[in-house]
This record gives sequence, C-alpha cells and structure tokens, in this order.
Amino acid sequence: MTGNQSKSAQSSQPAEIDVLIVGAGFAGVYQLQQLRKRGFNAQIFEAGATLGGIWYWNCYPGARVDTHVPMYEFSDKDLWQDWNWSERFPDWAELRRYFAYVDKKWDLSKDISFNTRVIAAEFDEAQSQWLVTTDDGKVTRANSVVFCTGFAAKSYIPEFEGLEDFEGVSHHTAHWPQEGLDFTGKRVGIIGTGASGVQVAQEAGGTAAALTIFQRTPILALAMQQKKLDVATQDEMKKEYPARYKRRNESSGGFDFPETEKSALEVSDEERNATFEDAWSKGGFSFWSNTFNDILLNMEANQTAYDFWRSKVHARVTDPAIAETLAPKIAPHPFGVKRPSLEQNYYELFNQNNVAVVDLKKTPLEKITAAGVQVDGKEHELDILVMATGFDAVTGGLIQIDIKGTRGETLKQHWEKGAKTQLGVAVNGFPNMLLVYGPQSPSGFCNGPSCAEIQGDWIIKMLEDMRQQEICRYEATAEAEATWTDHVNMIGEMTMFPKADSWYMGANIPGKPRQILNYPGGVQLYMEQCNNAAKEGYTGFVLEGFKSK
Ligand code: N01
Repeated sequence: MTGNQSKSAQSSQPAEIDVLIVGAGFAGVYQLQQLRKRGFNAQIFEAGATLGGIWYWNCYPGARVDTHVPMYEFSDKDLWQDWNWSERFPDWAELRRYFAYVDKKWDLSKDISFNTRVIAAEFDEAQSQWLVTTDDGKVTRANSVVFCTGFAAKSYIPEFEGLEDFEGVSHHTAHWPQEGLDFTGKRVGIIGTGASGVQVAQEAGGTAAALTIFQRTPILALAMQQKKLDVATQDEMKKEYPARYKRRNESSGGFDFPETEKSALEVSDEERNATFEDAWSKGGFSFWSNTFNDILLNMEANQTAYDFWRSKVHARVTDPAIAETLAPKIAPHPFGVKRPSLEQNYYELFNQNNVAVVDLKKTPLEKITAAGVQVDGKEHELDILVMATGFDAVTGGLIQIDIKGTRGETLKQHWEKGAKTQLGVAVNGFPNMLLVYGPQSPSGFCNGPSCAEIQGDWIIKMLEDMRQQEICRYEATAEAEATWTDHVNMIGEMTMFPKADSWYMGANIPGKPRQILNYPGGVQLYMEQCNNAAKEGYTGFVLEGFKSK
C-alpha cells in the first residue's frame, strides 16, 4: 500500500474543499474573501486563536507596523470609509482591532478554523488533490492549497550555550505571552537589534530597572515621525485614498511614494542634504526608498545616505563612544540593504542611566547562565531575557510543514540547495499548490497588504481560469523553475543586497543556502511577467484536464 492510499483510507470522510488557504493574515484573508465571492468553496486553517497573522503572534511591547496609514490596510472602500486609525504607524493591538473589524465586515470567521496548525500535506496523485494534516490529527482533502504563511512564520533562536540554564523569564518576540509581560523594575536583556529588538527596547527603556542591549550588528534605524491621527484629518485624507491605492499598485514596493528620478551624485551637496532632510522629516521609509534613484545601486551614492544617517544618530547620543558603537564610521554594510527599522526614541535611550549597550562584535556572547548573559567573562544579571533574534524568513515557515509532492520528495528536500519556484508562486513536483508572499516573489520587498492584493489577484485569476478551463492539475515545470531562479538571481546580482548578511539573503540562519529570497526587480516588472505567463495560457505550467473522480 502506498503512502497516499494509507492516508486516503485514514480520511474515511474527507472534507471536500476547493481551495484550502493556510494562514489568516492579510494574504489569507484576502484569498478567502475573493475566492468565496467567485463561488469557490474556500476555507482557512489558522494556527493562531484569531485573525491577524503576525499581529497575533508578535504582541510584544512596542510591536507596531512601520508602514504609514493608509498603506497598511485593504484598498476596499467598504472597509476604509468607516475605519479610522489613532496613529500614523498603528500598534499590534490596533491592527488586531482592524482585523476584527474586517472579520465582521467580510464575515470571515465562519470559514476559518482557528487554533488549527497545518503540520503536513501530501499530494494524492490518483485524485489530484492534497491531503492536509492538522495538529488535531485530522486529514482534509482539497483540490488546491494556497499557502499564505507570510515571511516570518518560523522564529529563530540561536543555539546559545547554556540557554536552557537561564532561570529568569525568556521569550522570543514572536512567541510573546498573549497576557503580556511587565518590565517594571526588572533587569531586562535584549539579544538582537533588528526591528523587533528596537521596538521592545523603546518600551523596556522606560520602565525597566536596567536594560542591556546585546548588539551584534548596529541597526540603521530611521526616524518614524509618529503622529496621532484624528477623524477629521482622516476624512480629508480619504479623498485621496483611491489615487493613493492606485499608486501603491503601480509602485515598485507597494507604497505610494512618488518616483525618484535623480542620482545622489548629480546634485550639489546642498541639494542632496535638503532632499535627505526632507525625507527624514517625512519619516517612515521615505529616507530608505524615496530620496535618490541610485542609493541601492551605487556604492558612492549609498555612502552619502549612510553618512547623513550617521550624523543624525551622533547628534542624539551624548557619549561619543556609545554613538560610535551604534553608528560606526565604517558602515557595517551598505545603507538599506539590510532592512532598516523605524524608531521613536531608540537613540535617546542610550543617554539614560538605566540603559547599556554591549557590542558583541568586539566581545562575542560566550554563554547564557542561570543568572543572565556572559560576555567577555562578565555576567550580566537579568530577570527577563528577550530573544529578538529574528526569523528563518520566507522559506522557513513553509519547509517546517511536511509538504510532500509527486516524487515523494518534501519541499524541504526540494529546496535543500536553495528555494526555486516558477514566478514565486508555484513549485515543480508540487502541483495544485500556490504561494502568496513566497520566495522569489516580491514578498519581503513589498508592503504586505499591497502584495496580498496584487499577487493575490493573480493567483485568484489563475484559480478561476483553471476552473473555467476544467483543469484539475496544474504544475510548474522544472525548466520554468530554473529559468525564474536564474532571472531572480541575475537581478539580485545587479543590486547591493548580496553585500549584507541579512534575512533577505537567508544569511541570518547558519547553514541556510545564501540566495536572494525576494524578487528584487520591483512589483511592476514582476507582475508584467506573471501577467504575460497567464495571457499565454500559463507558460511554465503543465495543465491537465479533469479526471473522472
Ligand atoms: O529580526 P532581524 P527582527 N548573536 O533578523 C541578532 C519585520 N519586522 O525580528 O544583524 C547575537 O531583523 C541579529 O544580529 P545580526 C521586518 O521586516 C517588522 O528584528 O545578524 N545576535 C539582529 O540584530 C524585520 O526586518 C516590524 O548581526 C544575534 C537580530 O538578532 C523582520 O521582521 C517589527 C544572533 C535579528 O534581527 C525581522 O525583524 C518587527 C546571535 N547568534 C519585525 N543571531 C515592524 O515594524 C541573530 N542575532 C512592522
């Protein structure tokens, strides 16, 4: 008896679902709403207890989105006309309220199984269906599976010596206790200075008795320029929403920034400085993506952005030695090729008596002890140790699921030497399986809700076309996968992203293949290629008509 047959026998009363969606973040929720509208029997399996995806798991103090209102929400007028935010960069609690509101408006929960983690999926060749196993032991049959697991579904904790000996409280930021954790009067340590570490630090710095930040690579954090938003302001802003959402669809990263046309090297020092100041005062990602067109392409142009950024940090940190640790003269990597974070008072923290930074580049972390963290023979005693150590991004959340395709090969095995896909949405040997926000699609280079809609619409159209053409089995070819992978890598080589050891390159996880994980050519070029493939009858896919079932 084959594996497939035994699984089929186990699921004696298999649920019949057209499209099983995994994950109820922006991408999954959009798929569900749009597919149901088109008459598909679609359902979501979600590991968390509510909607929200990462906003369910990442509820650590200070967690907030770094995309400005109104970019980080759905473009559906029925939703935004009655919804108002309290801040320009909303926090996790407000984002959860937004998801609850979307749930009510779109009536989603009735088609979502919460607290249901997908642990395995196996393709049943005889039926051209997926058998999807969840952590409650159930097996569900679906014609197609769309993975909407996001880029950060698998957290990463380094294998520090002695980690299990720590007697205080320790959590990874993405597994924060839902009931919260009070830092007041506690000795708090944070390992990691990515976006998560910066956000926790800003909260802990205000209430902890002592806060020690263990920094390996300085974060190049940008001014958030947070603002309160009132209803009257948003009513005025809403007149522009349709145009802004249109612009978001036409941009390279899913934001509404105007195009930048000038090189940083073709303008005078005064003009360059004025442009940088202007972007800085606008806040958010303006300084990252909306100053000059060659910041991420030309090292000399890039250096001008780094120098400006460094001068901003040094102006805020009173101790020059600490300022140098946070913003060294020699850039740790080119500006912007590792994802920047947004900060509100991060740099002022280091002027406080209760905050210290430990430079792990100078003196590496030796071990975790029962009482704290040991560096250079010194034990830093802690009550709470925060692991802000990031994620096995983009691929990790997918390959942690035991997904078995047509050759008995798992997705993990298929991607052992690096992820490979057709258009970032499909994988050879894994028919009837689609990925939103997956590897080799714009994913981490694109604003989440934008990608959920833009790439999501393409996937929905493909599913509709398959239904309309009575296709029961669609599979990316190995040739198409190889061609797409070469194309993604080729564009990646033209950028400076490979110059940093970032999660963009898979380089934050020991042993993970180094490759550019997100499509680096911009959403427009990406969609052009997806649309061309669809127009030509889904080039790069083998399509088969209905079998008798
Ligand atoms: O993770 P990260 P994150 N010893 O990978 C350090 C999104 N996000 O959770 O840089 C010591 O950025 C590591 O050091 P280094 C956003 O896309 C968004 O902060 O590898 N340190 C680094 O400092 C973001 O990019 C928001 O040298 C070690 C840190 O841990 C992505 O999620 C908020 C170490 C990991 O930083 C990930 O952010 C939060 C070791 N062995 C997150 N290993 C928003 O604002 C790792 N580190 C929306």
